[in-house]
Amino acid sequence: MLLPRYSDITHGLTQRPARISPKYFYDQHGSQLFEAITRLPEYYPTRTEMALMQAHADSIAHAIGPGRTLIELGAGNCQKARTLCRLVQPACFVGVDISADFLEQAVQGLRDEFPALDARALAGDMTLGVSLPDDIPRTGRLVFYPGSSIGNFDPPHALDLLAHMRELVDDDGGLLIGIDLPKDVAVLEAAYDDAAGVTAEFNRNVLRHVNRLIGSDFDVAQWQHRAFFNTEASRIEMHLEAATDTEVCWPGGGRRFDRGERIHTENSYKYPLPVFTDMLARAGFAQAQVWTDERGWFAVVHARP
Ligand code: AVI
Repeated sequence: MLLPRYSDITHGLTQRPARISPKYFYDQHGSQLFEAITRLPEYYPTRTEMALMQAHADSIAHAIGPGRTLIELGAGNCQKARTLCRLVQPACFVGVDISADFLEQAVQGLRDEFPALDARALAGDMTLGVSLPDDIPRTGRLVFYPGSSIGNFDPPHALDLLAHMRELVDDDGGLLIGIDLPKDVAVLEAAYDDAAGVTAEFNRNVLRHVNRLIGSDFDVAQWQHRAFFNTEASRIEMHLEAATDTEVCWPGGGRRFDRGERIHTENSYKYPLPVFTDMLARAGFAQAQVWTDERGWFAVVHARP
């Protein structure tokens, strides 16, 4: 049976509690808001990962080696790819992202900076599996998945995704991945509920995007941002909470939300390093070289079969 487009969204909205996949954060405006988040004083992951890559540039470059084919999943603005390209001079770059226009602009920026680089933009939902064009070399691939985005998947799905990354590379390939580690709850919660309200706007923007995709009539101003650390599950949770009783309609459906009812929009898991390296091993990446910052907040891992 052919399901109607975006039936995952309408299905999620009618669940109790309701949910929307975090992949719908990233329309053009959402991608810009995420970029603004990465510059916030409270949001340490991007800055910490960048500093790590700069501090350990030589040993990362030595571990990876030159002339690779870089495949970046969720490439976004390609800022980290730019840093990595300077370090390891790849022959080919493939950026994969759900936000097509945003990605194309970013990949063009890479072509401008590295004229010898064969840089491609591949628009698509990496959560559904990546299939690369036939002319992308099979040997010497390095999958690049920075920013701790793996934390946005529930552990079984994260394991599937790591296994898919293993399928994308031959035995001479590898994976360079960023992992956000558990830390003080106050630091974590501030990172997902910043004083300037940018993360709140990022969270609410998902409703605007959903309105466009399924024709719903969410009144965005009536939804409040909630973010907290769930210690038991070792994850930040983000939700949108109805400020008043409200009725939401879309073609072919709708539902009522009572005041205080929530839509779960995101999890961001914080894996202890041994838990994560075990997951990598189960996905087929038996060897891992790890770089961490002095506070032990973030890790960059080079994993190989
Ligand atoms: C993309 N991802 C790794 C971000 C995170 O930290 O989980 C998404 C994000 N959500 C709120 N702030 C940032």
